[in-house]
Amino acid sequence: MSLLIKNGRIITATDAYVADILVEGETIRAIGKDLPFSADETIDATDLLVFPGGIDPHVHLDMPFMGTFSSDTHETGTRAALHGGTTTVIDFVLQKQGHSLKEALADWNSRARGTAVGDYSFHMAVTDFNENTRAEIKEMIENEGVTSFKTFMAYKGALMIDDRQMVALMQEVKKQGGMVTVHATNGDVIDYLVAKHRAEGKLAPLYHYLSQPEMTEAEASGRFADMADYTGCPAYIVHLTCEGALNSVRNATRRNQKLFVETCIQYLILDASLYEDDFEGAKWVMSPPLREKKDQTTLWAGINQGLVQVVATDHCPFRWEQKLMGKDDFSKIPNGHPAIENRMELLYSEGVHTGKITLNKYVEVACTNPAKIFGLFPKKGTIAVGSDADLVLFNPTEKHTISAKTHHMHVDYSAYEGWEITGKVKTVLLRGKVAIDQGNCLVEKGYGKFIKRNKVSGTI
Ligand code: DUC
Ligand code: ZN
Ligand code: ZN
Ligand code: ZN
Repeated sequence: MSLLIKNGRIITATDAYVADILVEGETIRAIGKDLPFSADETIDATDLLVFPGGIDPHVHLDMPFMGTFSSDTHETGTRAALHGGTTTVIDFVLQKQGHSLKEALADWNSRARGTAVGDYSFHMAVTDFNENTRAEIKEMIENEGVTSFKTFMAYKGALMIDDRQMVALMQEVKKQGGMVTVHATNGDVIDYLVAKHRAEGKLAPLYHYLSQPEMTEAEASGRFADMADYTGCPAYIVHLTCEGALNSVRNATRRNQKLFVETCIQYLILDASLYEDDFEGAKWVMSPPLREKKDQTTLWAGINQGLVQVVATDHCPFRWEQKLMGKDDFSKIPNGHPAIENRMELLYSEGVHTGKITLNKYVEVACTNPAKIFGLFPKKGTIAVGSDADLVLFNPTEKHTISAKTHHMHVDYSAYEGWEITGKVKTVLLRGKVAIDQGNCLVEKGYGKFIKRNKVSGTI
């Protein structure tokens, strides 16, 4: 099967030019002006932008959390991702404390294999690092293609590891050629503030926000950076939200440390005023919480300064009935919001269309850097001869409105209801197949492939 995409404006992290793309099977075979080939199928991409398939390296699909499961399965989540121009996601496997990494991986495999619609890979969340876990790190990297290890500095008793385990894990992961990533907030301080607010009868969603002040993230980000510097382990901070935390990273760069930083689309465009409205604010109860306008400015600047390399989502959807578990107590509201489908269009509309970032930067943070940082490049994350034909044909001028009525995520509200967007995903190719066309999904459950990732060096 061959396919010719004619006359699109190809955007990579470095280039922008009009050309044709020849796809054979799953792969890009040729790129050039007026390619002299015929193909089984031709798509006219005149006036459209052509992006590499988006890569969202931070999603939680079908994840057991806070007494329930995130509401998108690997099927519904990856299908929604495709609708929004994201062709590959990296999902989090959670080790159960007291159990092995292998068991956790088998559990996630049993749910994702044969059900995912889009391509996916796994991070391993290490929640209990001991001598048994240590022996499994090499196995994960060498045999399973799982080369990044997530840690939590919060959620004590369920997910959190202490600094002893953190340093020991970093030493082992560095030795084996992997990367340590982190949810960097000070769990003990947050637990204290949560308990204090509850004891005072302060139970509304607003107090979720007030229990995680900027300091908790700035402190943990700095502590993590110090441990990564000491061990020399490739390191990545997930969902960084605020000025204080970015200043901790800025500090680390003064000793020439390489440290990757991800923010998420919500922290760039939403702010904490959403928590002021009674229980409605539960839609945006996530950790870390939304911050202030000044933090949005910091994050956009951080992207342009090269301090923030990735824009992900931390997609962790819960339906309204699940959010209601915390109706009388903010600490019982499942943390997370739905965004897997909206990231590419929101970042284009709010970032490129408004002039905050360039088209090249857009592709860099949404596609190329996630692929490079996590060992998927150049198979994924760019438009080049030999790369997977994961492509997004995008109309940069079409306007539309986000709504739960039309989205494909398994959640009955939208965190962006009524947002007017400029720029729309028209056609999406995944490994050479038209997966999405004009809003229709043309690939089946099970088309998504597990992608083993390469070792990482901590350099891009
Ligand atoms: N934060 C969330 O909001 N959801 C899932 C896990 C996390 O750290
Ligand atoms: Zn076990
Ligand atoms: Zn997190
Ligand atoms: Zn997360």
